Amino acid sequence: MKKALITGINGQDGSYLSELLIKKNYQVHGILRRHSVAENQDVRIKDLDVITHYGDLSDEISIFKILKKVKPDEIYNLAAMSHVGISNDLPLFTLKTNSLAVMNLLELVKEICPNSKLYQASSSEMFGNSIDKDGFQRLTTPMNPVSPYGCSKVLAYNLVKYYRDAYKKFYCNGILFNHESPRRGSNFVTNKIVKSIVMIKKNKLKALELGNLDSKRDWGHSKDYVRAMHLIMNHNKPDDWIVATGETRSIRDFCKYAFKMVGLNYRDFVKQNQKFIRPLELKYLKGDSSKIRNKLKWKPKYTFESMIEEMIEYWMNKIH
Ligand code: F7E
Repeated sequence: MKKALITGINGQDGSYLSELLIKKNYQVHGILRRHSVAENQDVRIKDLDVITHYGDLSDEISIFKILKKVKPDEIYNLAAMSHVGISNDLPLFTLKTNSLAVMNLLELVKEICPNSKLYQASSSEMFGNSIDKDGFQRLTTPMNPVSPYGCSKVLAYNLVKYYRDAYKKFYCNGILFNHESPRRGSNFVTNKIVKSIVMIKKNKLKALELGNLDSKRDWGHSKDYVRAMHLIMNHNKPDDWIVATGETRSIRDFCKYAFKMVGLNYRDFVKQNQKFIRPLELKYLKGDSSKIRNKLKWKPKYTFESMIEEMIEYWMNKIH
């Protein structure tokens, strides 16, 4: 039985990845951070057959102890301060968690479980506003991050590459473009929009306040993207990969479609609030995922529309 260790197991991706690995007969271990509201600590995984350990990426001792105890075959580093907007308020914490802690993790893995494979959750936010002439971002596109979050992920990305090459390790980067689901935190734009629409429909909210409606994202579904993570870790060589749909929509397009689904017009409810505008905005994302599609035969099953439909259905059943 293969053993996997997932940092950030209680997140959107951590929970879907756990489900996938359990189906594939892995023993799944995960690191849970202490949360002052105990119920929130394991809310996405409490019904899953996983073994959890208290720890924190920024607590070197906890990581040391967990690695010694579990000795995993595969490590998926999904833990992060993952909110781009909030990384402007918590820049140092973002760097400590997303970069320095990765450095520590790489060193500890190298020393304690030298044969473990490692997956690093890298992000399209690393590209900032760089776009190739044909309108895509790919592995060769220059990285010009426009947020503390993006900067932190670039450092971690490079550390993983460095450790792979210097020590001949099976360490990989998956550069994932935005990926959503009903399990997405509701302070990210997609679930914020969908949850608010359902509250408006049920007369619990009057308006939806957003920031920039014109930025564009390449949105996929988290369930499809965790399949990519597993393929990346089980390929015959360690490498870096882009995971994306190659389809770009604006926040406005998202609102239009989601409001229309419940018979409303977004123009009647969406207001702009300066509070949600970022100091610098990443304006446009469109990922070239041809490498993973060709070499690992990955392709997404969800469409933009089926993903939004699933999210609406979830909130319709949840909010009474
Ligand atoms: O923003 C705009 C906002 O916070 C998307 C993370 O998973 O994907 C995610 O980062 C867009 C931005 O995601 C609101 O300005 C407008 O243009 O949902 P988001 P993100 O920043 O793209 C990347 C790949 C990651 O790696 C990250 O970890 O929507 N926007 N109004 C808003 N965004 C938010 N959050 N809230 C608003 O009210």
